[in-house]
Amino acid sequence: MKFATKAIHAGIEPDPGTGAVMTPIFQTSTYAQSAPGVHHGYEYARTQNPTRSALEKNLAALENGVDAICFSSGLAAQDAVIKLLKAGDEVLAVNDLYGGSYRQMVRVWGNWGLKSRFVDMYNADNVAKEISPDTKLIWIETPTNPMLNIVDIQAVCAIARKHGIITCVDNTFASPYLQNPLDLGADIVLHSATKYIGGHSDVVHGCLIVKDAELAQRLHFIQNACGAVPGPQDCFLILRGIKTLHLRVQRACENAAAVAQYLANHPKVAKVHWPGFASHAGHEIAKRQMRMFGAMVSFDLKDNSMENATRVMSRTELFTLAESLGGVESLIGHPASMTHASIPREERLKVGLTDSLIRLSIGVEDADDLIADLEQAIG
Ligand code: P1T
Repeated sequence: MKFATKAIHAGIEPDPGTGAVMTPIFQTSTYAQSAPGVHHGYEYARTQNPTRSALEKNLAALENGVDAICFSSGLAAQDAVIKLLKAGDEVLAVNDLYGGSYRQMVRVWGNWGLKSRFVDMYNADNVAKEISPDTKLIWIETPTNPMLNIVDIQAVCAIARKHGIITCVDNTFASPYLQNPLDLGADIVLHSATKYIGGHSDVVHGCLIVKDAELAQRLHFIQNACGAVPGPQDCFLILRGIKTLHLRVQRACENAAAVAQYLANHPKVAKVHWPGFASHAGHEIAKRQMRMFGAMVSFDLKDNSMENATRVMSRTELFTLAESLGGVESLIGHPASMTHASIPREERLKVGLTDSLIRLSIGVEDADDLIADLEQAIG
């Protein structure tokens, strides 16, 4: 089955009890048993819920995995992956990533004996040099948030496999429509489904997808034992969002290409970060591992004072100034004070995340209107 067909049909069957075509919201915490242990496969809703099961089957199909494990947020999904490790183990993570991912590794798991190091992965050979005997997990995010750098998933996962190290790819910025890391050798794919997968900025949700049944069992154990599960209403909203995932992402990518080109030609813009440009350092890798170049764009103005960046971010009318991304509506954000404030400034500057960097999440509106809005805001 091809992607668009899977988005609509994988894991979705009419409800056997009623014939309901759309997966019902099973708003129940528990299930009747006719005798102890005699039931329909569902005992207690932290462990299993039919709405969540349908979503997990669908997500597994979208990422070409064998199973998916759903969580109450993207960061809860990350938390479950790190619980595969033990004190003294090390995570080698890409040095440009969502601020909340960094914060959890350093400020929460650091207290429990996890070591995390953030390294340049844009040249895969550098990863081989950075691996230590304690490295047990390699954490890739690509394209990265917010600099839109590209990591060669296949090359890094091949190095990890040689050393027996688990790889997890945060595929949030690409979405499963653009990129499928399991096919490129990754062990685990993570999504903040809050973003493109949900697609409507109305639900917080996370998921992991794996291709190994035993790893799936370990993660389902953590899901049930630790309990950061999503409710059935949230799973329903994610299932509903997925039905148009391919259409939304395709349109958003086309819009992003037009906006990125417009910004690159603007006399007041210094630098535009978007992997679709032939001049982008990761362009050839992106062409190989992604279907399109994504709908996230970040840029610096020539007058890169905070006053000027603030002026632009406050003046947009269609682009809403807000955290998050991947919804149908376009958003504008300021990583240094919003999504990446928890990363120390010196670390941010090392990867080019300036105090005045502006990040855009391009939605599915008309590209001409988005460009006109930026035109009046940049002035
Ligand atoms: O917000 P949550 O569903 O917990 O997902 C966290 C997360 C994980 N990975 C990536 C790449 C992310 O971008 C995020 C969340 N990011 C934002 C809220 C943001 O505006 O960048």
